[in-house]
Amino acid sequence: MKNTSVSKKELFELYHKMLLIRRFEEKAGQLYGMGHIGGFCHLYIGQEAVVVGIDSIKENGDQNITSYRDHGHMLACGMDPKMVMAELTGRFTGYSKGKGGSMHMFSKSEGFYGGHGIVGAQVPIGAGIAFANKYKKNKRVCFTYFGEGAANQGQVYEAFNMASLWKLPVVFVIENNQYAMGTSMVRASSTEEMFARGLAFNIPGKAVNGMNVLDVAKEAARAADHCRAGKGPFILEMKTYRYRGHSMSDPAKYRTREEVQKVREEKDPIDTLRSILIEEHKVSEKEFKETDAEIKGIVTEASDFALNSPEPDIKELWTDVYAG
Ligand SMILES: Cc1ncc(C[n+]2csc(CCOP(=O)(O)OP(=O)(O)O)c2C)c(N)n1
Ligand SMILES: [Mg+2]
Repeated sequence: MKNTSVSKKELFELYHKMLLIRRFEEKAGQLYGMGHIGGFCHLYIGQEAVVVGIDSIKENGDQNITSYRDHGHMLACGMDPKMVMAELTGRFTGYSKGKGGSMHMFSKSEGFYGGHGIVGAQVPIGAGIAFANKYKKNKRVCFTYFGEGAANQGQVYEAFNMASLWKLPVVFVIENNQYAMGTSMVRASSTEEMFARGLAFNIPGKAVNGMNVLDVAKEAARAADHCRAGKGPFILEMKTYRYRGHSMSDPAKYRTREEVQKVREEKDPIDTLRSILIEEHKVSEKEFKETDAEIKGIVTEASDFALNSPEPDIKELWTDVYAG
């Protein structure tokens, strides 16, 4: 989907994916509250347009890698919601046999390289994947996502330097949701212009309205073209917002309810696309209801599959420990 003139069918696919992520995350939040999910769990609600827009312009074989806020990235690239939910609930049928949980899932076949709990750690790994792409001359691009908080980590700049020096095909996607745990960006960053963070390394960057899936797709396509043309990395700062707490345990004292409510009412990425579908393509209430029902079915099926799956056997403690 590279054109600005996007068909109704393509728009509906974007809508479907964003809504799937939202409903999946809501269900994950519920299952967490009921004690079916343990440990860390970071929901992606509010940020759906970023990963769905980028995924829509990806070419076969392109990779993506991200932080612990990763469920949306997995669903967007085509991983099976049943296996993702099974992993969240610690079941043997999950992507990591129930031993990885929310932050540690991978799918080589879908080009998803995790799921990383150490803030910023995925950035040099993403540059490394891009290095392999260049070495193999395969024209693939690695989309490397990280938060605006992670953008203050030292290893990010080591990766920027090498990526630019060797003209690696990597799009660095900074998901600027304005908060790093309980710290707002303005309190933690010397500059608010995240897209300009690569200037010292000669990496061009652009700020994008990350709440509008079409803007995201358009700019992501340009950035990917830049990489595929052999011009090296590109930075996209996606201006977005997370509605839920940082993780499931978040006192939420660092911002007001009104602030969150205002974004939900005025900028919600799903509502924005819904309005476009109604205004430009005359999509009816019936069509939206059918989509809602279809997605509800997928999410219910995923949670039933997960909860009816066995936990890993105790002997699994000794498998998958070393790669060799
Ligand atoms: C090296 C390291 N330091 C600190 C933490 C604790 N920590 C987890 S998430 C986080 C905030 C990161 O915020 P941001 O990069 O903006 O991503 P977001 O959670 O907003 O998606 C911190 C400090 C960690 N996991 N790893
Ligand atoms: Mg953040």
